[in-house]
Amino acid sequence: DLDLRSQLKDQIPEQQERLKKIKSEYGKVQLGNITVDMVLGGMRGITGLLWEPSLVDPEEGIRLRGLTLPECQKLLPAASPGGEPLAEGLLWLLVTGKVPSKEQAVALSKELQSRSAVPDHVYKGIDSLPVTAHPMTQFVTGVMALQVESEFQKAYEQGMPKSKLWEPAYEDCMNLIARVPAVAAYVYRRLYKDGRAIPADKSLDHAANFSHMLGFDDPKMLESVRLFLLVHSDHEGGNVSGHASHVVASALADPYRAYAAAMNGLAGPLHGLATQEALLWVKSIAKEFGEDVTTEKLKEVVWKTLNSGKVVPGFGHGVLRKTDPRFTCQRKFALKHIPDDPIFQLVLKLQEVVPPILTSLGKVKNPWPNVDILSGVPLNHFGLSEDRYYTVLFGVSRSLGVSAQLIWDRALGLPIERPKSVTLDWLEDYCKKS
Ligand code: NMX
Ligand code: MLT
Repeated sequence: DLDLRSQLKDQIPEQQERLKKIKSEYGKVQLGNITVDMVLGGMRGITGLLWEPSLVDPEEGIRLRGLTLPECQKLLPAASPGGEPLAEGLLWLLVTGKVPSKEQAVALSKELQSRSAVPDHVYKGIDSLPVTAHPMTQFVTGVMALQVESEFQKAYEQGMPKSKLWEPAYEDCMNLIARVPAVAAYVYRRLYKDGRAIPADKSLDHAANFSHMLGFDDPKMLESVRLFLLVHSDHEGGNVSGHASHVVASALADPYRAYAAAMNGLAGPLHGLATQEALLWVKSIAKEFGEDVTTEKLKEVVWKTLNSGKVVPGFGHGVLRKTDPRFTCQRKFALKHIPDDPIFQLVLKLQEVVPPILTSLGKVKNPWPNVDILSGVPLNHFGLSEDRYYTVLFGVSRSLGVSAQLIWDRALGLPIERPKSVTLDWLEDYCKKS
């Protein structure tokens, strides 16, 4: 079957049954103890969310529907033999848990194209902002303007029963995924290319067409964008953007609103803005000290960054306790395609210099590089050098994972999310009594 929606529809009763069974048979099984540290420490270590598209192991890193990134690269259909996976195949995997055939990925590509027309008011909404507005502000404004066409909101208003809400959620998610590349490209062209928008090329796959609308057609750039969309697509449910989308959608707000919430979280420097911050930082080091900067000088730069009260972007993680496999995957790509790129060379040096320094602080739980220190480097190499734009690219990628779960949120009928909060008074009283 070449149709994603019907594959999904077939799976839903079985998954609903699974959830029901887990609830009735194991509902009272404990998943660990909650300590005061966890409550005061950003809920770190509390297992509290259901998220189907991916799972992160602290040591091994991400698996998308059970597949490591190298497995995804090997098994998912590619645009050209041995090349990076098509975003459409990745989306199919994230939604269904099944590796699609090339034909299924191509059919999904056509489906996304048929949904990709962006209404004019979206561009007008973006145009009403000053060009100096951050690219993420312009992008989210565009996303909220897309919301006007929400099928989910319409269906809810018309009284659609809860059991059927996955259908308009699917419509919104597919339309959203299909349309955000054009919105993102519009922001890019408006900011950096005098507003000369480039129309979509329907002969291209999702990632390649995005690159084309940005203004980049070099085949190696297309591969870089495909890889970028893969590595940033999902990182289980507790990260700020995933979690934000999940909680907003749990109130039965439509997928556009949920994704916009995700994007507002992604724009924070401890989360997705780190992509921008990392590239800016590495480029500023190259500019100030040259490409052959010594190890001693690099150590000084890292300490200067720390002593100025900033974090070292692209290092550390809330869950991972080893080098991020997304970093390793990008490193392999860079070694193959841009081995002599000076920024890449500098990142390799930082990979050696930063971890011992972070470790010496005595408080950093993971001193190793994360995805953000390297993911922008290939794109920068092929000409997309505007650092402040990078979080928008991350956002386009994250539309895949967030949407896959938003569909399942409604298909599984997950309830409104509402954890209990307490006050400092309550905590003191409770702890004294226990
Ligand atoms: N540079 C400086 N200090 C750090 C770093 C870092 N890269 N990583 C952690 N720390 C500090 C952290 O700020 C905290 O300090 P304090 O107690 O004074 O507030 C202390 O070490 C303990 O933090 P952890 O428990 O190790 O990390 P946490 O889970 O709180 O935060 C990050 C995780 C990712 C927010 C943190 O490592 C960080 O700020 N990294 C740099 C920004 C970055 O690269 N973010 C991108 C993450 C990936 N993504 O795409 O979203
Ligand atoms: C992500 O990709 O969402 C980040 O690595 C942050 C996280 O997982 O907490």
